[in-house]
Amino acid sequence: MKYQNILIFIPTYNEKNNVNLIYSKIRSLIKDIDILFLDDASPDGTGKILDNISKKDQKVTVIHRNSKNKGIGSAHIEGIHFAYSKSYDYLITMDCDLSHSPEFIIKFIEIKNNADVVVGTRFQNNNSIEDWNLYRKLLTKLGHLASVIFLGLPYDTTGAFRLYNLNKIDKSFLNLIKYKRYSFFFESLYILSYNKYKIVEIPITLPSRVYGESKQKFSDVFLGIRNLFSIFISRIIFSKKYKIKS
Ligand SMILES: Nc1nc2c(ncn2[C@@H]2O[C@H](COP(=O)(O)OP(=O)(O)OP(=O)(O)O)[C@@H](O)[C@H]2O)c(=O)[nH]1
Ligand SMILES: [Mg+2]
Repeated sequence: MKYQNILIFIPTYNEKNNVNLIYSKIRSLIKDIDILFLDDASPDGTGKILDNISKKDQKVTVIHRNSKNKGIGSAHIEGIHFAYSKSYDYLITMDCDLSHSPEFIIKFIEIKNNADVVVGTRFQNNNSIEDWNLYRKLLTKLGHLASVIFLGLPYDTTGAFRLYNLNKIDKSFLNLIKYKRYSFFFESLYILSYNKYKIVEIPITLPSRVYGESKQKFSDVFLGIRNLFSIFISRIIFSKKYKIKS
C-alpha cells in the first residue's frame, strides 16, 4: 500500500518520554508515512527531541508554537489546515501518550475509503478502557452519555484518534468551529455529522498513559459541559449556524 497521501498529526505538550517511543512505533509499522508534530513550547524539552527526530527523518515535520494557551483544539485545527495546504488525501490525528496505540493506524487506513471520517471509539467493546481508574472511567462514560443526549450523536465524540478523508470534507467546516480547547473534539464531530458526512467508528482499546501527566484539568470538564449545553441550545434555536457554506 502507498502512504504518501496520508499524514499523521500528533500534538504534544510535555511528552519527553513518549515522543521517541511513539515515533519509533509508527516507523516500525509504516516506514514511509509522513508525520507532523505540533509542540506548544513544552517546558520539558519535547520540542528539542522532536527537532532531533525531524533532522534524521525527512518525513517528520515539527511546528513549534510559543504557548500552550492556544489550546489542544487549536492545535488540531492547525494540523488539519496543514494537511489541506499540503494536499494530503487523508489525515490521521492521535495523542502522543501511547493511549492511542499505533497498531490501530493500520485499521483506520484499511477503511479510509468507506467513510468521510473514521473515529476510534471506546464504547463498542467492554474492555476498551479497562486500565483506567474509576474516576476517569466514570468521567468518560458520563461525557459520552451527555454527548448522546445533548448532541444526539451516538459516536465517541471526545476522542482524538480519527481519520479525516480530506477530499470528501469541505475545508470550510473549520471556520464553523468555535471551541479551541477540549470541546473542539465534540464540536467538530457535531458539525461534520450535521453536514451529513459519513462517520464510521472502529473500536479501539486505550491503555492509560504510562509516562507524563494528563493535561486535562478539572476546569476543562466544566467548560466541556457548558459548551455541550451551548451547542444543544444552538441546535434548537439556530441550527443553521452549523451548515457549511462553501
Ligand atoms: N500542542 C499541544 N498539545 C497538547 C496540548 N494539550 C494536550 N496536548 C497533547 O494532546 C494529547 C492529549 O492530551 P492528554 O493530556 O493525553 O489528554 P487526555 O488524553 O484527555 O488525558 P490523559 O490520557 O488522561 O493524560 C497529548 O499528546 C498531549 O501531549 C496543548 O495545549 N498543545
Ligand atoms: Mg491522553
